[in-house]
Amino acid sequence: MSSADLVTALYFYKMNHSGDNPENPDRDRLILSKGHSVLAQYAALAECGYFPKSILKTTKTFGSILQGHPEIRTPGIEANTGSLAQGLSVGVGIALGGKLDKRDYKVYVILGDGELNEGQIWEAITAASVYKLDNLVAIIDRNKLQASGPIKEIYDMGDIKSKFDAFCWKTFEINGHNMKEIIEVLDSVDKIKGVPSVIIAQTIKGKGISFAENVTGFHNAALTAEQFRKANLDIDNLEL
Ligand SMILES: Cc1ncc(C[n+]2csc(CCOP(=O)(O)OP(=O)(O)O)c2C)c(N)n1
Repeated sequence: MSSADLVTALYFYKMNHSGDNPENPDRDRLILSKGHSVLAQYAALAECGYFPKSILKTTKTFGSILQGHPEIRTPGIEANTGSLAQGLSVGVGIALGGKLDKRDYKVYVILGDGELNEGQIWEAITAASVYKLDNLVAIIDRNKLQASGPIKEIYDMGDIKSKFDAFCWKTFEINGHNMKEIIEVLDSVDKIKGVPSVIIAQTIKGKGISFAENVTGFHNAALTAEQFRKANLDIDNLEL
């Protein structure tokens, strides 16, 4: 839920892509490094025609192409992720490949703020600036919680923006649930040359479901039938 608006803006506004031609070498790529949020991506990919909406119901069942974390056998998925920290490195590789092949696609990588704790992330951040990957955009889903509690109590890295500044990235900060802000910042990063960009998006875990917002327990929880009914009511009443 915290990434849903970001994913929506990417697939339905910003990215050059098509469900009819998922292998187009010039397509923009989205890598969901926080792969556990893949349900948001599956919903968007189905809506864009990468696979029939009817198979969404098979998600996380044996034999389905829609598993609990992204896998490249699923049309529209660019990288296997879920082991946190690896997605940005894959993004660096694909962005560097784009430069070498003289293609002008962009690579977007969505990261969790807890995920930034991982050392591999900082290797990728360094590599992206060394190779001047202005075709790479990291988007941080800054929901301030991770799997087992608040970031502040578990491993607080402090000011994320100043860290990316120090690694020579162009930094942006937005409200990750304000569609106007999301769209404007995605257009702004197109103008950045010579350095990678990062968008720090302030978000709310469980956004849109009143009883789940900012509740760690809903990081990975199946809703009861009653909670599901209430969640749908909340979503129907969301102000867009
Ligand atoms: C390498 C690795 N270690 C641990 C996990 C287990 N894990 C899954 S989600 C998660 C929390 C991630 O927090 P954050 O990046 O903030 O994601 P969000 O809160 O946005 O879901 C953890 C530790 C994992 N998937 N990969």
